[in-house]
Amino acid sequence: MKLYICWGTFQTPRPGGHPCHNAYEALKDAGWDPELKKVYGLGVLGSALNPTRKEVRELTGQNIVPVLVTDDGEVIQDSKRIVEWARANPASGAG
Ligand SMILES: N[C@@H](CCC(=O)N[C@@H](CS)C(=O)NCC(=O)O)C(=O)O
Repeated sequence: MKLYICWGTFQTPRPGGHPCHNAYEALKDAGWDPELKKVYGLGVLGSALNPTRKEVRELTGQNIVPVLVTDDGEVIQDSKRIVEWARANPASGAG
């Protein structure tokens, strides 16, 4: 399982919290231990200025993270959808 994130899983004062943090915490709470793939960059600068987000674009056609790739190869983009998935799919033996 891979979780593509921006610069880290730290929390931020942004309303609703830092999306990468929220996604990571939900996966951990569900018993998962995703491999973290930091992609850095700044999506708004566009693809040309975001070479480090190439894998994210290949997976989703866009630059925004977080993006989850499950062990079954399912690609889930958007922190809210990742949190939903984690709650609906606890790791075996979790919780
Ligand atoms: N609604 C999205 C927002 C995600 C978001 O803002 N991601 C940031 C990183 S935390 C990002 O990639 N922003 C684009 C950028 O770097 O400009 C979600 O909740 O996943």
